[in-house]
Amino acid sequence: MSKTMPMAPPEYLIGKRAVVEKYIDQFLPDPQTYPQKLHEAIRYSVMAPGKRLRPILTVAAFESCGGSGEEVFHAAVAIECIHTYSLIHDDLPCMDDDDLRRGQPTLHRRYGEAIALLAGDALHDLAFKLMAQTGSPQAVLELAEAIGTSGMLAGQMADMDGEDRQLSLDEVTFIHDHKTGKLIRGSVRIGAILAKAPSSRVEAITVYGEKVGLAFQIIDDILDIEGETATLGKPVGSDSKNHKATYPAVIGLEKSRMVAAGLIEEAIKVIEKAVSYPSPFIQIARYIGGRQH
Ligand code: GRG
Repeated sequence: MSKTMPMAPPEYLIGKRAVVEKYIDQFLPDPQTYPQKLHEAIRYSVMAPGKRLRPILTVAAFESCGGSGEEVFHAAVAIECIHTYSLIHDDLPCMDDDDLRRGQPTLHRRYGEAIALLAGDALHDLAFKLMAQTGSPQAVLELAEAIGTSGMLAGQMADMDGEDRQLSLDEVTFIHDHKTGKLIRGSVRIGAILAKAPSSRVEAITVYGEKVGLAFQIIDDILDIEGETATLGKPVGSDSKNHKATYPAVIGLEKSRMVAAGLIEEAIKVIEKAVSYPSPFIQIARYIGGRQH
């Protein structure tokens, strides 16, 4: 199988990204308000050009389950805040010590380590405030479970524990499912829960989230080897520099591509059966499958 083909973001992603970014701007603290420097730092990281895949997945799940109203954007921005907090903290010298993120110097390189730490903390707090404003305790719980010690943090810890030793495929899959997959899974679940979808539909959407979440991270592993820094907006080769467990390191590049492509097709099959308007989910899955950054 050849390298994945470049793919422009589909219509749905372009449209929703603009809407999500309008709400991000609205919900982030005002940079004119004290402490201005911290508020500027928060904006520097969140407003940088991210793909906004997780918040868009939340909106897609909400709309595909018949949801309407603005509360979903509180949830969507909350999820982008959590995602950005995880990027800021992951880039810190005590973690990956990276210099470039979203095509610009990492937050600690631009504002210093102490402010980067506080900005990450502030985004975590803001996320829970926004999620609480949806009026759904279940959504708040979902977010906490997605990112806590049985979610994203478990993945980060397992990733750190696995440095410098050869991991099995099961161990790498655990890391990917938790570090990356749990927030993606939580993003779609929260959208469906806010739309008050029946549990059978929430479960199908969950399976979709798990499959695209794992595919997303496998493709990230591949891009870390084959991608270009200018396109990725972050350095290539950082996984091997940081001795990270990756799919290509365990099963090779070619097989990793096949597994990722298989997961994308499975996710599409699941979602086609589960919702009457699967197009946004299909567009997002195909975009993830063909992404170059
Ligand atoms: C809380 C320290 C801490 C870590 C948690 C999620 C995570 C673990 C760390 C973030 C860094 C990382 C490499 C995560 C893997 C998921 C991933 C590929 C993130 C990048 O997501 P994109 O490509 O980024 O969606 P943009 O910039 O487009 O939003």
